Amino acid sequence: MFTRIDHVGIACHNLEEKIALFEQTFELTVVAREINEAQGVKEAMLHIADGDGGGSYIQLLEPLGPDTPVGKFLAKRGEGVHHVAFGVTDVTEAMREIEGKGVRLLDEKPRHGSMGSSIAFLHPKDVGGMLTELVQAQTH
Ligand code: CMX
Ligand code: CO
Repeated sequence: MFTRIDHVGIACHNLEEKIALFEQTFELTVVAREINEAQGVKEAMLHIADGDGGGSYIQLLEPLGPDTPVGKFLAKRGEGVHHVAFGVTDVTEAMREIEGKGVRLLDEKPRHGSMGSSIAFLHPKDVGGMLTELVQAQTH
């Protein structure tokens, strides 16, 4: 079902500070920056490698406000790993298949993700405490 780890999402208070940290420590490069109002985040994607059907990245996330998924997470748990995103070939198909196994979807339909991708989230309580994202990369 999964083609790769697409990205690991990291919640942070200050995006610019964490970009500098990851660039300096791991020599990664920012390949995209976006504000996603619907997800309540300002984000940066740092490229790691290219894989089957898309690349793999670190996604740094700063909340647009306290009443957003990442804002609430920071208040409750502080900075750190927020979610893990897996690459899939067809996000709608993966959603149906996973839902059929009794895992709750947080999205009824795929939504807009980073770099033109289609994404959907799974409930962390049904995946061993890990907020899980499915990513179908944009096809060029
Ligand atoms: N990882 C693991 N568990 C998490 C979690 C996370 N990131 N966020 C919340 N939880 C846990 C909470 O600890 C809580 O557990 P307890 O009841 O044991 O305390 C439970 O899930 C419910 O959490 P909550 O704080 O009551 O609920 P929220 O209103 O914060 O909603 C969630 C949580 C996962 C449903 C919500 O954050 C969501 O819909 N997330 C999907 C969208 C998203 O995260 N977007 C930002 C990233 C965008 C991107 O990657 O592009
Ligand atoms: Co993500």
